Amino acid sequence: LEVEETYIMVKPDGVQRGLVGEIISRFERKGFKMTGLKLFQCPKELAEEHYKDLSAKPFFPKLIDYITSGPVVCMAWEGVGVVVSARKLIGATNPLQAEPGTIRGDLAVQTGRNVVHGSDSSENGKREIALWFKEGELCQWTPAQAPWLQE
Ligand code: DAT
Ligand code: MG
Repeated sequence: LEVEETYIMVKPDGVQRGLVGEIISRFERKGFKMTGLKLFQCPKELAEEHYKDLSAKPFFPKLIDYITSGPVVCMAWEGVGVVVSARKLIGATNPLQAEPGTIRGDLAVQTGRNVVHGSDSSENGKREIALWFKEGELCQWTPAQAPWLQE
C-alpha cells in the first residue's frame, strides 16, 4: 500500500447542521494526516467540474444547486490507503444503506443530503485536491503522533 491523497468535503448540509467538527474528528482520530482545510463558498463552475462525470444524470442540476447552496469545508487528507479507508469511514452513498458507525450511517437519511464527499480513487483524489485548493494552501508537515501510528 502506498501513501495517497484524498479530497474530503463537508457538504453544505453538514456545515448548516453543525457537523463539521464531528466529521473532521472521524478522520483525525483514525490517524490520517490533514494537509489542507478551508471553509469555502463554491462557484457553480467548480461544482460542475467536480461532478462532471455525473453531468448526464437527471439529478445533476439539483446536485449542483445543493453543493453551491452554502459554504462547504474542503479538506485534503494523506495516508497509506487513505482513499479506500476514507470511503469506508464515510459509508454508502445512500445514508439509509450506510452501516452504523459510518459518517453517513450515523448522521444522515437521504442521498441528496449525505453530508460528506470523499474521492473514489487515488487519481480522483489528486484531481480534486488540485481543483479545490490553490498552491500554497496545502501544508506538508509531520504530526507529532506519527511514530505512534506506524511502526
Ligand atoms: P458518492 O458521493 O458516494 O461518491 P456518487 O459519486 O455516485 O456518490 O454521487 C455523487 C453525489 O451525487 C452523491 O453523494 C449524492 C448525489 N447522488 C448520487 N446518486 C444520486 C441519486 N440517485 N439521486 C440523487 N442524488 C444522487
Ligand atoms: Mg463519488
